[in-house]
Amino acid sequence: MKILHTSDWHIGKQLHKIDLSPDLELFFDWLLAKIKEEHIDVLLVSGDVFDQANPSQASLKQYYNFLKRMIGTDCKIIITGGNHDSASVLNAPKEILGFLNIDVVGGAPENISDLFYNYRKGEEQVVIAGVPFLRDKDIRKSVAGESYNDKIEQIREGIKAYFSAINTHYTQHCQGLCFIVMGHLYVQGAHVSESMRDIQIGNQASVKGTIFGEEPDYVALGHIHKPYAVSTLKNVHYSGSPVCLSFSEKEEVKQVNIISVTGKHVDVDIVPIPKFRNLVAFQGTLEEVKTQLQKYSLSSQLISLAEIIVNEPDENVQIRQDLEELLDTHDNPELKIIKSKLNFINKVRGASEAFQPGISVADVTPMQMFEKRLELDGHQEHTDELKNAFRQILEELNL
Ligand SMILES: [Mn+2]
Repeated sequence: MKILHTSDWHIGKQLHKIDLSPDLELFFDWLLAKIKEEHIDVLLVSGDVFDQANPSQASLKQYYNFLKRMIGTDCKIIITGGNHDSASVLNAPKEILGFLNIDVVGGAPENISDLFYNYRKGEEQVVIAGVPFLRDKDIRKSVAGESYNDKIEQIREGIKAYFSAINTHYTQHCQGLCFIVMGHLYVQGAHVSESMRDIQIGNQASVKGTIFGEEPDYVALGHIHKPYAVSTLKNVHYSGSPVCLSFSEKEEVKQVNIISVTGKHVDVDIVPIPKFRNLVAFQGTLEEVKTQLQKYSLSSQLISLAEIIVNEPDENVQIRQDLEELLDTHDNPELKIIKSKLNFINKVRGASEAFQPGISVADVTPMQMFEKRLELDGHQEHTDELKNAFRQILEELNL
């Protein structure tokens, strides 16, 4: 029996207002061809099917269109909810999808037995626990007055207890059969990228790879966008997202994992996904960036998207205008600039007088600099209000 593991499709995701649905559509074409070519029996999607809890009509259409194309392939599907998904949105068509060999676990069910699926093909049989993203209410009873650290510790313990209950259920009811556990969570050691905005169970409540125990023959994880093997010995894997969802993922080779099951033996095959679009970053002085842009010649199926970071030594109005002009006039059918940043290394004029010699401007926070300015200007009244107003500006600019 052959099982294909993928996750983090994030249907509906935009990258700086660029719609990434064409990227996913090309992935879906490739995935369907792969499923047919490799005679895949079960497709696992480990959470974050949609980017938003309330997906747009276009996103829902893309999802159902893919599911429709799967009908008739003989491949069963199991889809679990991630932290980006709404359990009820995923679960709404659960009953009807069940008739089409598509099983959905949007959120943690009341009974653990409801997330167990048993698939059979000839002599082969596999048990899959479709564990979705576990929300606070699924794993923890909140107590008034608890500290942040207590809460994190309870979440960690709750996750551990949940997966241990999954193993107990397996041991009691299906022992001896090949056992695959799905999950959508942050396991320590995994890499985090820019596009993972939701850190509800992020750094703070990461769990160890050992919480899955000895029972599973393969653990199919989602949540981290970079493909990653938590443990090759225990077959604990993140498949990663199929397309690049942020500039920090631009160097990654995306993949799906194909698991071949014989009895209780599993073989894991990493299958790279072709790159349909290049994400590129250009960095340097304005002149250097211009040269890099002119030299760019890599082409991909979809237009390349660029991030430019201009670093100039001194504040200069001309540079600002030249950059604006570059952004307005840049016209390359192979490359679109979607993000730009201009940094002046010696940002504040007169800063050298404000601090002791030897302190670099880079080591001073904007707030400290503002306070110094107030001091030098001899402001004594309303300083708290001025500082609060400045703090508000910094927050709005995300600085
Ligand atoms: Mn996620």
